[in-house]
Amino acid sequence: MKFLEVCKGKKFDVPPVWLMRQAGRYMPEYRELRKKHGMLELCTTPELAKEVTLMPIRRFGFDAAILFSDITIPYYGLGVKFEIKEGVGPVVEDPIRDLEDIKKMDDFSVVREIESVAEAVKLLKKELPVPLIGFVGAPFTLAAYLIEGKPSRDFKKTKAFMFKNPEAWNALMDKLTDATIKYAKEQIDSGADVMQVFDSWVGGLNERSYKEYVAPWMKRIFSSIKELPSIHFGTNTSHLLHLMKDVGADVTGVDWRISLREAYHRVKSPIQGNLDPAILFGTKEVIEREVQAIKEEASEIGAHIFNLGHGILPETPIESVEILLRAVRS
Ligand code: 1CP
Repeated sequence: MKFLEVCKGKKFDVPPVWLMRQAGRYMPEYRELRKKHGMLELCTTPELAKEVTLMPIRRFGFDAAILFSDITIPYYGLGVKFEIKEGVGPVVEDPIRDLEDIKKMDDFSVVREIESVAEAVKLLKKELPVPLIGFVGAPFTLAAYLIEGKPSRDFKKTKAFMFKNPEAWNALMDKLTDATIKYAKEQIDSGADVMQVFDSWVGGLNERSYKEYVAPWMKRIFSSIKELPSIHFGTNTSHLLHLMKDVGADVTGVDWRISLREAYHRVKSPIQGNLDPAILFGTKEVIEREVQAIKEEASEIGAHIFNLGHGILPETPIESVEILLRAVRS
């Protein structure tokens, strides 16, 4: 299928297209289901996770499905208590402060919630007409929620922890890397076709910090999931793209802050992206013009998967997604 071929470096005039967070709150059928079920309940009930994953495929016919889940799910396997707070995001009950707290965490095991994700993947594989993208959060981004205790914009506590306690940081990254690989394997063994690794917040680091505090663990992850194509995504990463490329994914996801041309120059391998999600609040003419601009840039570079530069925003009009799809495929 086209999507899988692009992951391996083949170029098409009309790129395959899917959108990050394509199953979610901008869809009325999702909001309807969410009235009856909590977010984490949706993620850990195989039938429901399957239904939500299928919603955008049925409505729009994207070229790939992404498993409906959340990057926090492996916390269950580590015995970390957390919730997803309405209008906030992941909130951790006892944020990590030191090495003792890390030692108190369980080693990752396949608990019921993890099994239910594997089961959702198996159910999906029986019904899906397109490839299924499994996903995991990268250790830095997972560590950020564990240390901050909640979403953050500057990651002050995370960086302080990293720079002050290198021994504890290494122990935490080891633990989260082990969990990430085992959790990815559950999805792979159940039939996922592609693995996307979200390091959403790593762009807050500079090159030296990325090399020292993140890259070694990312290499371990990508070398452990070689059995299927991988996509590596982060935001605000223009200055890190060449280093991210080196840790071993097949495709690099880029946000909208950099042109595809420049991003390609830095990675020289398949690229996913990168329409600004806010463009979907614009007029039909603006959406068409911006999609066309990305297609023109893509025509000058190697393999390309059309996507947004970050998740679709909850207030996005359904019609905008239809306009985007028609423009990409025309
Ligand atoms: O009530 C709700 O519906 C909660 C909103 C929500 C949703 C729909 C959350 C809480 N997670 C999700 C699903 C989700 N999470 C998906 C769905 C699959 C799809 O793409 O269709 C995916 C891929 C994720 C992954 C995820 N969760 C990331 C990485 C992707 C990204 O956007 O950068 C991150 C950083 C999270 C944490 C998280 N979970 C939820 C929220 C609101 C957040 C972000 C909080 C923050 O700003 O730090």
